[in-house]
Amino acid sequence: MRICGWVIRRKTIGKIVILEISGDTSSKPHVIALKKEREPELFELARDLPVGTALCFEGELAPVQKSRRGVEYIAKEIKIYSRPLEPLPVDTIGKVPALLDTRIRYRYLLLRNPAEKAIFKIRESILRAAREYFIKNGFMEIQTPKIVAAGAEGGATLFPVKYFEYNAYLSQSPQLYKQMLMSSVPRVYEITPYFRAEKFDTPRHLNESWGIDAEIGFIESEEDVMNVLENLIAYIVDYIRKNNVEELEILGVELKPLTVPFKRITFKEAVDILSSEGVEIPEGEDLTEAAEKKLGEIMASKGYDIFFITRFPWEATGFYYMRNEDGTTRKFDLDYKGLELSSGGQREHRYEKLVEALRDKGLNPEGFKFYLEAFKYGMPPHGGFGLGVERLLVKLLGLSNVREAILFVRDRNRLIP
Ligand code: AMO
Repeated sequence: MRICGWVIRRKTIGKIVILEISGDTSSKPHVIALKKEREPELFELARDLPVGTALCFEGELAPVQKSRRGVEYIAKEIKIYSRPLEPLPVDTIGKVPALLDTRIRYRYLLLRNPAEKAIFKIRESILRAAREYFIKNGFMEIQTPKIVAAGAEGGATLFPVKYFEYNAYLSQSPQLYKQMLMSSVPRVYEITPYFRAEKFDTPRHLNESWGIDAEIGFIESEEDVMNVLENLIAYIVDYIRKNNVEELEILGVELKPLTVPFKRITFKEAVDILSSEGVEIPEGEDLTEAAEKKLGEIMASKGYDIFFITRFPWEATGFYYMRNEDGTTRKFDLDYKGLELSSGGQREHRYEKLVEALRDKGLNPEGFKFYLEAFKYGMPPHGGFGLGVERLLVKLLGLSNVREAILFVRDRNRLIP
């Protein structure tokens, strides 16, 4: 068996050199012990091999597994491919913890550390599980443009792009396009970046983040959408529990299965719960981050880590959510331990009402003509959601910052690496 990777630790105990190698066949390191008496040449070679060396070895699984840290092999041959030019700027076994800033700067190198790699193996599982769930449930995967002429999530967070002689933007969300497709394909999903020019520097915001977006046609109400979302998340959790046993162990995370349906409370109930704890939300305003956190704590104390907040007030939503008679909308949020993971809802599919909604939000329907057109030819009632990948990963693994959950960070202060 040929195994390749990088030396992350070298230890000499008398006449034995132990190498720990981070490779790609398992999250745990590969461990080879080289004995002076058994393999004198390899022992000599390994004795002064610096941490960071890229190598491959021919070997087989050791019949007796003594190492608690990794999988042990007996090596027959070692081939060195590249030695580091200088000592590594970070500790790739994670004994010396790095500051978040350093972790972000040297993420490409720190992925040799089993714990850092485990986070991203689980991120990969989230996306794999989502695809699997959507395929099983008859959704079609779509890709929509990331250079757009109009945004759906408010003008303040659009990144302008010069597009030949036109003014364009980076896409904040596939919102408009996934809705347009409801006029022909009633179940779609997209795994997509969101570009948002949010200026704040918080543990929950990135300027380039990733979302799992879905849109479903012929629905009766937003309940149908919530149903897909809660089942998707429960499916993702089950998938990780099944497929990432090693990674969860490395991270020391005990991931519990989620039971559907998730708890639902209305926005008004949320406001009342907060008010009874002395947190007042002015009428027509959205929950602040602090209020959301507080609500998360109160709900967790009642046994609900994850819950929906439904029927948001019209003033606190995008133009595309359907309005109820009472001034509320069919928009919901999904919160997990005080953090919003997802927003969604039933949309306005009636042409006239949609034009009215754009005007009510102070937007010019002319700028949305291409989108509005799709509502003229038999648009069914529909709804969908956007689920934040980094935020989901943060909550599942108990991380503290979305910057820990994306390989290369784009935020207010980072455009490299
Ligand atoms: P929303 O704006 O709530 O809804 O975005 C959906 C989810 O995406 C994640 N998210 C972010 N994560 C990190 N940094 C950001 N700057 C960021 N912005 C969003 C959050 C959020 O809940 N079009 C609607 C969805 C829909 O109705 O289908 C939308 O974009 O987890």
